[in-house]
Amino acid sequence: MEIEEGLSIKNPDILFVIPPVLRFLGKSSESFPLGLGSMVSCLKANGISALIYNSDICKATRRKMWYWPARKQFEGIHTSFAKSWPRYDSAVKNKKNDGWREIRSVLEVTHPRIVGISSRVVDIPSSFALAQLAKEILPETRVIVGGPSAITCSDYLMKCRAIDCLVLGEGENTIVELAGFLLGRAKNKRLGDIDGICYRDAETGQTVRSNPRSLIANIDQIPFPDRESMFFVDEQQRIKRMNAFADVLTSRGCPYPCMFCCAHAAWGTKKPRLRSVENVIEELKILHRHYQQKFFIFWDDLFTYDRKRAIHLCRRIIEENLKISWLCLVRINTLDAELLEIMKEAGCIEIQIGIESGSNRILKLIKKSLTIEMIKSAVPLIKNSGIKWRIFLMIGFPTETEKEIAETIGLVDELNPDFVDLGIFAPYPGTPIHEELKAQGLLGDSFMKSDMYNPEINFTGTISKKVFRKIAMDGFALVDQHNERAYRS
Ligand code: B12
Ligand code: SF4
Repeated sequence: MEIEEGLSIKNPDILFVIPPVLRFLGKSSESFPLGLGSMVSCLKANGISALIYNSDICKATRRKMWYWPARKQFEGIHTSFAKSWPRYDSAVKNKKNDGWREIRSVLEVTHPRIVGISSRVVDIPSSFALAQLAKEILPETRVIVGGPSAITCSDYLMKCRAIDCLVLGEGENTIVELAGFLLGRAKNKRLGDIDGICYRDAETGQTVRSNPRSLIANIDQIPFPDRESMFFVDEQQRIKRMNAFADVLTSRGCPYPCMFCCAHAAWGTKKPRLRSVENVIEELKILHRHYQQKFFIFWDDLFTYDRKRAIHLCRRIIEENLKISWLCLVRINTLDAELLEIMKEAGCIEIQIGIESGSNRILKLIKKSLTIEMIKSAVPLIKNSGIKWRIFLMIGFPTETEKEIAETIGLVDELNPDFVDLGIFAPYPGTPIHEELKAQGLLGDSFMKSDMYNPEINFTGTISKKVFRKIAMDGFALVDQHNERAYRS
């Protein structure tokens, strides 16, 4: 494999890597990793060079794009994910496959002094293999890991000897100090003086956590993500990314108590922190005018958390005549006709809503703070708005029965939203349900095999493995057909 010439990608102080996961499932992800982008901006401001490499952007699977709602390229994503999931483990182990060959070349050519792996829980097996490969090719390189798995599975990650250090939670301030230290630029400082990390004590070999890092109170102070820092293995990858959407985050955090969600564990707080409207507008203008981006995804946990601010932001998008289209994640209880109307006028083409279950008992159990009656009564409001809507449903919660799952799947036809995303409950570490299952002795390392499309995962305790697998696969097929109809219409 040859890496595109003409890019100055040699010898960065840090190479951030998104480990290969989706490409092993036959998918490609064009997302720009915002957290890595803002850390690059902070590092550069401190004279430390950094690059981002997303190993999940791959050309082999061009026709099966993961997550591109505005285009009509849709191929039964649930069923195909469910079928390809078993391939993940063997692909991670097969060092001769395309993914690992590409990563090996990238490490050899870039030759970074630090490799920074961004890791979610499903990424852990791949992150381990990547850390080991980095140490094998570049023995002097320091390997650090950040992202949701670092803060929620620290002890487990530190079992991998190829990982030197973890960054726990919000990374912008920590990485600047940590990189400075690892590059030998922070004289008179000890590793343990850096807040918000986990490392192995040099003498005892024990895993040690430093003091927690305070969160950045005013997130307007975080520089915009450095979108130029992502490099591409070839021109095709670059074009794919450039033609994709622009990812933006206008807030961090969500105050709701949903038992299965790791938003609180990942951010270390329930308190949302919001960027000012003008700060967001400035970034949108740059993305629209400088990068010609027309389609945006606001990845906020809850875009409509502050109704007044959401309306203000929409007004400003209209005033600036940005002519963009976008989608965002909302909760059904935060919507009203006036808000939806201005969102539509400002370019909102899709709202994504976590409904989760068709059973009031399950909604209560998972502390969704919604009832099925509230959900159903909001449907006319959404349908009248003219904005497309996607709902997230989940099955397989502990104690859930076949009847309750049927009530959830029944919502596909009953609510008839434009798109449905059906997932299987996965007990992510750091979530209240994970803690409950652990206390009951029902977990072990099984969280590692948890993925929302893996039909082998079954924590119901009420339904046999075989029956649950069939229910899940039938559910996946049903929502795939539903979505396909919507995409074709
Ligand atoms: C956008 C998004 C995606 C995008 C793209 C992700 C990307 N590459 O950026 C897509 C759609 C591809 C995606 C896919 C999935 N996602 Co997602 N995603 C998100 C979302 C909504 C926003 C991510 C983001 O931009 N956050 C904002 C930035 C600023 O935060 P950040 O990325 O965490 O980075 C900060 C710190 O974590 C840290 N950090 C992160 N990486 C590193 C690395 C180093 C070296 C250092 C030092 C620091 C560091 O510093 C950063 C700056 O402060 C989050 C929810 C959330 N609020 O984060 C879920 C979330 C990360 N996703 C989640 C999940 C479960 C998935 C899927 C597994 C779902 C699935 N089954 O398909 C897949 C994973 C497949 C894969 N491996 O890619 C979970 C993770 C749960 C967990 N504990 O692992 C989250 C937290 C949602 C949730 N509330 O449950 N996702
Ligand atoms: S599921 Fe959504 S509403 Fe619930 S805590 Fe997570 S981000 Fe917030």
